[in-house]
Amino acid sequence: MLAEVDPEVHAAIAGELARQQSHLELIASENWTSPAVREAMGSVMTDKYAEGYPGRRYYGGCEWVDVVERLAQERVKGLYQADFANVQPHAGAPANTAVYMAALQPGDTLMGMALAQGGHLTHGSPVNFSGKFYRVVDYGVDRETERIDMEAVRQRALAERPQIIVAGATAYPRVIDFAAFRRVADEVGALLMVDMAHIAGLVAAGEHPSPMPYADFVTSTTHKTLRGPRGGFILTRRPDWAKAVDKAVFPGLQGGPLMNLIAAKAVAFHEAATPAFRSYQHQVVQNARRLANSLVAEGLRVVSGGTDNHLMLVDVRPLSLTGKEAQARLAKAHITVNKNTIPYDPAKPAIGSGIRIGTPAVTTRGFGLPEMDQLGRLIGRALRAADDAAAAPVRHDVERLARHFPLPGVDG
Ligand code: DSN
Repeated sequence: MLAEVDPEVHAAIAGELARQQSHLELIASENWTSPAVREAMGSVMTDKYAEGYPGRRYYGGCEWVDVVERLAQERVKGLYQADFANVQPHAGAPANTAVYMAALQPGDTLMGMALAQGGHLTHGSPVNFSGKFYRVVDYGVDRETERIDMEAVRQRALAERPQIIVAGATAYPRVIDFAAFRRVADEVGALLMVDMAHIAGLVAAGEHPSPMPYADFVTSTTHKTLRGPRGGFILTRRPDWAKAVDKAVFPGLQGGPLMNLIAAKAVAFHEAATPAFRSYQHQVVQNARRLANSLVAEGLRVVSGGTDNHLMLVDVRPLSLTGKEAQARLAKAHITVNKNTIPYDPAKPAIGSGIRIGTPAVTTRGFGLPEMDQLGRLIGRALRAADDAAAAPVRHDVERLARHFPLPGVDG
């Protein structure tokens, strides 16, 4: 149908499919949804307006969208042992924004991990609304260990007295000590928000400690390790905050919820409660450790000496490359990563001294430990390939490996 109605969009989608089939996807925040999730996303629920919440809508005809939203709420509460869930945030940034709207006044102090050290734009970056509406104080990692130093976080919090502390990261390869963040928050009388977007799948499967017992608010996306549709959600163990969170999401921040995506979130939460999902997350973590080791064997430096989760930050300076150059060389070999700053990076963010590598997508594709060894060698070869001629044989080997692992739920 699409090919007939709109051949240009059809061709672009076909091109994207071919790219996904022939490339190895190592962007730490990407993954492949199941056919069931995609079916819900592409369903007629995309056509329904449903401002409000189940049983309290501003439009008629909401009986079936109420069913899926209640399913999504109950399933995600069960997955993370939460008392309250809002599943309407369109993505992670609006989920974080809604918590700030619910809990802070403009000008209040927000303490979050610096973007350049592994945080997120919405954790107080000066170019983001969070850095413009609130007084931001940041924290980072220790220069030597490249891990969060909880005593440094405590000292900063004692000095700055934030109203909210944000824990969570987009480029931090180690376990985050949520209990320690809670102790600091309690000591300074701050609220604690955990943005678990990157590790949500690991937390659901018990591969990373849960923030739920410690945080006042937990926010997340649904499309990273959790392997659902693009979207976000907010959880809290504090029923006294539930109303404020609901009001902040709608009508405070968003209009009509994306009911097709909420239906797809419900499917993803259902899938995340299965034994198969738990085994998958275990493999993601094992694969990341193995890949980090193989990259060290290729002469690269892995930030903090390794990884506890699904990603690693790789310092490419030992091969006399910048992050930007490394991303470009890997792209020529059909290996997709993103350049990234490393802690205390002397290079500008647009250049960076590192690359961020994650195993969620290739693990969904079926890669195990032997493939991680192969991948490490292919990355080493691709990074050393200075021109197109040198990249061509690596690309050939990457494509051959990719052909052995059809896209799950796409290639049959
Ligand atoms: N863009 C996401 C990531 O890649 O980590 C963060 O929002």
